Amino acid sequence: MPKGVLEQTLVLVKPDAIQRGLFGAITSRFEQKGLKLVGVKMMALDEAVLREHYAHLADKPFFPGLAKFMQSTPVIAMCWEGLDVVNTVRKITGITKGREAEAGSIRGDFSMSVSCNVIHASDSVANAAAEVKRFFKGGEIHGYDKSEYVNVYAEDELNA
Ligand code: DAT
Ligand code: MG
Repeated sequence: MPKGVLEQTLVLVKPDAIQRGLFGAITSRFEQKGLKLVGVKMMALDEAVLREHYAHLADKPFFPGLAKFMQSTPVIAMCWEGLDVVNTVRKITGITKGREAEAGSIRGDFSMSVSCNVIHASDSVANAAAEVKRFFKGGEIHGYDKSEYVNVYAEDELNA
């Protein structure tokens, strides 16, 4: 069986979650899963970063509303690390439309809307790498030993 690849991924805690006081509950999900937090900051998003981040949606009629929503409060950007973490975090996040997202997922448990769906999560390894760079400067991503890793992964997974 493949041992897994150590990856980093980007999560944004969106304005609806900030307003509803869900930051702690959302962060707990990732912590409880055994993921390692390597970067976190609160930031206001400008039009330029939103155009880049949502470039795949720039032509959609809902883009202006999406940009306005994402600027309605600062967001909290987090970088999480772990084996195959990009895919794991997408699974924990759930599908875009909150009211149809699987129960147990973050969107499934905390949201009802397509646009107010509490978090963003990178959708591929390539996009995750670009998004972590977009939201964090080099010095804002931290390396450290996570002591609980010996109980999160088997030894052969850790040393792969
Ligand atoms: P995801 O966030 O699940 O990766 P996406 O990349 O297709 O979904 O879209 C990014 C965000 O844009 C999504 O979280 C909410 C918003 N959005 C997508 N489709 C929408 C729609 N039909 N109406 C309103 N907002 C939408
Ligand atoms: Mg997306």
